[in-house]
Amino acid sequence: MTKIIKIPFSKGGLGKTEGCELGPDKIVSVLKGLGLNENGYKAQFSFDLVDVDQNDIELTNSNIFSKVLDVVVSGGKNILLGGDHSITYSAFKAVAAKNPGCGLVIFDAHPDCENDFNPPTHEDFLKVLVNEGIVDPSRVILVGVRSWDGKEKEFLDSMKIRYFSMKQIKLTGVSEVCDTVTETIRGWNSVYVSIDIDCVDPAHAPGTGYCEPGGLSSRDLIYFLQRLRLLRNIKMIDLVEINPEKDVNGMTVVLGAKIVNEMG
Ligand SMILES: [Mn+2]
Repeated sequence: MTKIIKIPFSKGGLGKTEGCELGPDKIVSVLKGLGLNENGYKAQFSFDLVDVDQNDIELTNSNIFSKVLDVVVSGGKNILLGGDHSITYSAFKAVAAKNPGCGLVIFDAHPDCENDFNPPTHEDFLKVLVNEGIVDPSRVILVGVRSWDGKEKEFLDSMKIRYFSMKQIKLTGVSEVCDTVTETIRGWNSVYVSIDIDCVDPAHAPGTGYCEPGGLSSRDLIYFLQRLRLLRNIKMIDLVEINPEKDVNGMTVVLGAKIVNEMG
């Protein structure tokens, strides 16, 4: 049984993520209608919800922290459904509180190291996690990066944060990059996997705030995740930034539901 925790918060995205609060319910309603996953079995899910207050990010962050902490203490397989990417800040903090030295693998078109706002927005959660010493930068891997600015690249380089840009992924090949990532994280005690749907090309996943051309195909991402789910040290997975209001034919929501079904 995999527990799905819905976190329908969309006010951590500087006004650009309104609509993401609709993601969790839409994804769950599609998920309930799905059949067997590609592994050939019917994944079983239970559902839980974090109380969010769209007008109070501090309160929402503290609710995310305590719910995720409870869930981590109870163990089992858990998937968090956002919401915008700011939710990863408190969720990771809770997982790391119980799993010191927890690593972080992020699928994202952007490094999310823009500013140093506190509480962090969806554009800076990674920078704040690093600056506050909550995550060790040598235990962060970014996959799918293709849109960044100078100060973000400087931050990644100065912190020696590993990243696989889309250019590198194309040159090296998805399966080879996946080999490198799995070989690296296999040695970590615990891992948190964060999936920003904008890692996927907007041709496959248009329902998100920032459409960045030249991304992973939906199959590339599913391939990656099907391999990662075999690792026993993955403590938490989140899926964020799916915006049903910006979707086309519901295809991004359906992709989100498929991702959850494959990880279940
Ligand atoms: Mn992001």
